[in-house]
Amino acid sequence: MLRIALQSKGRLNEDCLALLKEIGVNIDDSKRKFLAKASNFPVEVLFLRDDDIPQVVSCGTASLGIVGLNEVVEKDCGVEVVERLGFGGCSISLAIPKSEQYEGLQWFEGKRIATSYPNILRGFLEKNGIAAKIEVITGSVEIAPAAGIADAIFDIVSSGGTLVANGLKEVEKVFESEAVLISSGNLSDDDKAVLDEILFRIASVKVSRRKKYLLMNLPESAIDEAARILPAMRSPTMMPLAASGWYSMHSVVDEDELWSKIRQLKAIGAESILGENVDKLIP
Ligand code: PRT
Ligand code: ZN
Repeated sequence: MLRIALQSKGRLNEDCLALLKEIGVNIDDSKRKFLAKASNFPVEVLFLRDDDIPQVVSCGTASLGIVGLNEVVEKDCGVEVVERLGFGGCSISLAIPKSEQYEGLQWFEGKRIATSYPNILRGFLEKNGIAAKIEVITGSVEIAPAAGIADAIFDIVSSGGTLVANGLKEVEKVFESEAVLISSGNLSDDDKAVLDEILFRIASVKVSRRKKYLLMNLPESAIDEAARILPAMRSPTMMPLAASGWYSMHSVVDEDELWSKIRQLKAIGAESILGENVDKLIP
């Protein structure tokens, strides 16, 4: 049974459970247990605070974990990032009072910076030859400048609303984070096989997120041109309609190209175009 550590509550919890559901792993978390077994897959979930996940994976208590890349880099405990998951996106940034003039990193020389990410900050300051004092604060870092505890902060920024509400402005994005799947890098053969299956399923979910399934009616004369516009994976499906001279075409398109393709298909006589989300796509 492969054990995977997830955040018990907080920002990543729901997206993690939604991802497991999308890849067909059913976890009953309704009882809010510390450890929950999947009903249909050889996996059990250990629910923890996100801060503890890198270490629990590194020491092998869980074989896998899902956590923000920011926590993985901060804890630096030798886990392997196996896959970026595309949710929980945020920047880890330096921010200063909005009234301050900012002309570059030299602004931070000799200043006090409040953060919950001292290791990442220390590395960044050292790399850039800036000597600043790091004030470690857990929680509500954004109030530190107004409270007189620090001159600046180094914290997670998503919409930027928290900075604005606290009279701060983002001046340096130090790195971009997102939720990642991590592993101890030391899995048993059984766990490796389960991980391979999980990665295969995640890949198909990721591909399907960017795709739309398109159905439309086409005059027979437009079939060749329509197949050129929408080549699909091998070729589009064409099925004759009951009305002679007309076909139903089924195909898959990248979401980014959806509207330009629809415009081209309309121009060659396509009618009744229907677009649907793709749930799974296995190439
Ligand atoms: O209880 P536990 O220790 O498990 O959770 P936590 O409170 O330490 O973390 P949590 O649930 O807040 O965040 C978990 C992970 O989500 C983080 O480690 C990031 O990888 C990711 N994430 C994505 C974020 C945000 N977006 C985010 N906006 N984590 C925190 N925030 C905070 C940010 O610090 C700011 O104070 O939300 C606030 C609002 O951000 P704005 O810019 O949208 O206003
Ligand atoms: Zn935490």
